[in-house]
Amino acid sequence: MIINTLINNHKTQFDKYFFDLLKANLNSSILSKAMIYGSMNGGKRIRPFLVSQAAKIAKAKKSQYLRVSSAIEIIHSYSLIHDDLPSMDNDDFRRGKLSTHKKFDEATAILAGDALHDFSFQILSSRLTHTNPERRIQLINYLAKSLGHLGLVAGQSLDLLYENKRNNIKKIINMYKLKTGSLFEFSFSSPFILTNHPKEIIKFYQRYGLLFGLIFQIIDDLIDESKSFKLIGKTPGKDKKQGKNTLINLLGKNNAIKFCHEEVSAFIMNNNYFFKKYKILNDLLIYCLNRTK
Ligand code: GRG
Repeated sequence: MIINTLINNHKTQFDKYFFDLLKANLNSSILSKAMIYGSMNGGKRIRPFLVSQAAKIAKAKKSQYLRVSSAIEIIHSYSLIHDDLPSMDNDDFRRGKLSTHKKFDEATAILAGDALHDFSFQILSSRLTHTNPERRIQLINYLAKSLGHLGLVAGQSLDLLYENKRNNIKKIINMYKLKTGSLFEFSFSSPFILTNHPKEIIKFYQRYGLLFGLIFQIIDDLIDESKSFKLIGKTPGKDKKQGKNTLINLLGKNNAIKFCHEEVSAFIMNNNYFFKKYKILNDLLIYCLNRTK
């Protein structure tokens, strides 16, 4: 089955599980409504999909990895709500609908993002995620590191600081790895933590997830520049207007694509053992290189 079909099938199943989890834990307050609005508004659920694919290899339990997927998607939703705020990327639309601060108001959107962030850790820390507290602490510690001053937030900070400044490839790649790669790294390696795999195995899947996230972000920039509102669901071409430091702006479209292909080929060559054993690892990277939304 082609990856796009797998992603769509997974999304239907995941959305049901995810909505039930949100409904069971949230209430009828405006804050809860904004939290649900910002997380149930039509994302691709690519990170939970990657968790499910890694979980197949790791042989993780569905009841456990679905909670990890949910924690990740809750964080992703928080990051998008905050990313759309006027002081960040300032977009009135997300996934073709009003962004959370436009649907509600700015203060509610900030608080909904904050509360989602906390809710994610509430999900992970529950016994339902893993009966062994050591595994839970390991996941919580790793997710916290992936998000804060060493991860997502650090990347977002650099993204804003780099606006309208000339930068080199190395710095942009580092910023992409932080703002987008960190969460992909966590997504792909967390099932191996759930199942207590050896460190070297976890390390490989961390590097795989990080590479996936880097390529995902570069292709995202390309999509932002070349596609319509209808397809991307937010204001297109904003990176250029806001003076964003993207790899596309620095290298040009063709060289940026060439860079992605070279990175993927080198990674596959250097990790042949895993790619020979699990064909899906190859298929997922090819999907990432060729995706159009
Ligand atoms: C603490 C203020 C504060 C902010 C949190 C905003 C932020 C830090 C980080 C944002 C980082 C960010 C928005 C990265 C972009 C990642 C990305 C490529 C998003 C699009 O992901 P998709 O395509 O989206 O998976 P869907 O809509 O399908 O879920």
